[in-house]
Amino acid sequence: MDFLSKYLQSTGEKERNKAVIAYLASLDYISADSPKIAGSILQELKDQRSHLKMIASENYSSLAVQLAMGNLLTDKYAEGFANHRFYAGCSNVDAIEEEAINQVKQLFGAEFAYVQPHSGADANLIAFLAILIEKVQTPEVERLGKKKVDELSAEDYETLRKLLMNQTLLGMGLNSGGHLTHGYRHNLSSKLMRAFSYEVDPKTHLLDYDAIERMALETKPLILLAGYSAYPRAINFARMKEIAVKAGSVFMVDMAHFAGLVAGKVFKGDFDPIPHADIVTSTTHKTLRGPRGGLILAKKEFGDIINKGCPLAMGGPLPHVMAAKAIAFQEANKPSFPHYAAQIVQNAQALAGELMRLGIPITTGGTDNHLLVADVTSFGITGRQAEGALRAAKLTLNRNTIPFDPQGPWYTSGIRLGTPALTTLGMGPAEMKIIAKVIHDILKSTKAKEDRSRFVTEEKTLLGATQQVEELLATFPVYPEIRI
Ligand code: DSN
Repeated sequence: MDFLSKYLQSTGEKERNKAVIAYLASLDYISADSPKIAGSILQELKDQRSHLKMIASENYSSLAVQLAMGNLLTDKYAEGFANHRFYAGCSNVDAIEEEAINQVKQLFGAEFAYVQPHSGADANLIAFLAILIEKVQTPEVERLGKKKVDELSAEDYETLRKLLMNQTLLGMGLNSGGHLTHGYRHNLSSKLMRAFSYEVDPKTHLLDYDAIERMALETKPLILLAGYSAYPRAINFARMKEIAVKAGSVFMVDMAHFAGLVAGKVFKGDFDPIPHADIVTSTTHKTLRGPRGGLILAKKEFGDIINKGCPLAMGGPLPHVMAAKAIAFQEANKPSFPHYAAQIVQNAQALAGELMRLGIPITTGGTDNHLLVADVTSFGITGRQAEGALRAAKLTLNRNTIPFDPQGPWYTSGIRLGTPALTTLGMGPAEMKIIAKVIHDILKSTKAKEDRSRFVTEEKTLLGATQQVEELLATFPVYPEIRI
């Protein structure tokens, strides 16, 4: 590959973009070592450029975020936390971690921040362990807690394990749009604690806070958990906190999906989790538009134990990713970010409105956030078939269960659509209308074949749809500054 010299030849000195030079140079350099890997990176760029990215949990990070990860920081071990390390030579990682912490505390107005989790799942695991250790204080736990580590016998450990693991978690069910790490039966969260799920109302598909309260008072969870990956509505965190207080629970929020909407002040007051929750976890890459990674914000009392994320649940942090997080938080602290966040929601509402006008049912009858779940049952196809047909028309999104889905989580009856990435490209409600029509046309022209996976879409409609997608992406190109 020789992208850099082509770029330099085709641009005048003044119009050259340093980030693009770095990006192209790295691609050229990687390709000299591994043409296969460089080829796949290039292919991914081409793929993302030729498809509308509508996966609700994905976005386009800035080139600054991407480049911050491609350097020697990846070589450095820094177990511990800022200014408290188990390895020598960590002062630069300290500076990076401190900068990320300061930026994110400013962004969310949080008392304490921990920026090391490698993912949202890691962040949740650390939060669960921190709460268990901090809050399970029976006389037996206290007695054993006073012993030095080398005084604890195997029997002591077994006693502690039983005491800590006999606690209860109450989170939103997967069926209703909750996340795997919120107590799903095949996830560690349900092995670590006795997990119960609250579900949405069977008729409205909305959260029923009175029903959650009844369940919380019955199950008395140690942790009441709010958050979702496929619920299209704002959550009233003030009400959830009230329930947690009544049930004697620690109130935890996983805001992975909507962190950008909190940062951008779309979710305010009762709908902002930060002032209400004891611990808030998140990812950094969805609506927040940073690198892949996790994050924990908490009340000060949890700070000491969360800072022990390594060795509690992780090994060393990833300094290159913490550097990219710092840059993303700084970007989100800019005055333009609230406009972006507001536009994400306006776009999701425009998309939902148009799909409903075209006769496609949207669960809960709309959206307050960045995502919507469409029920494709009336087209006689499964979510899986819809996902495949739309991908053939160059729309990338994922199949998703609708509440109480008779098709189960593999085939599903729905598709989940998100607007964070399209909004980053600069698209607005007018484009959402065009996309809604493309989706409708494709679903209408798709017929199920003999099983729940296979399908056939009318050729002419497919051609028309892909042409429309191409036109949209020509007007709103993906990383247009990278001229490859
Ligand atoms: N996989 C993410 C999502 O798509 O919602 C959550 O972990």
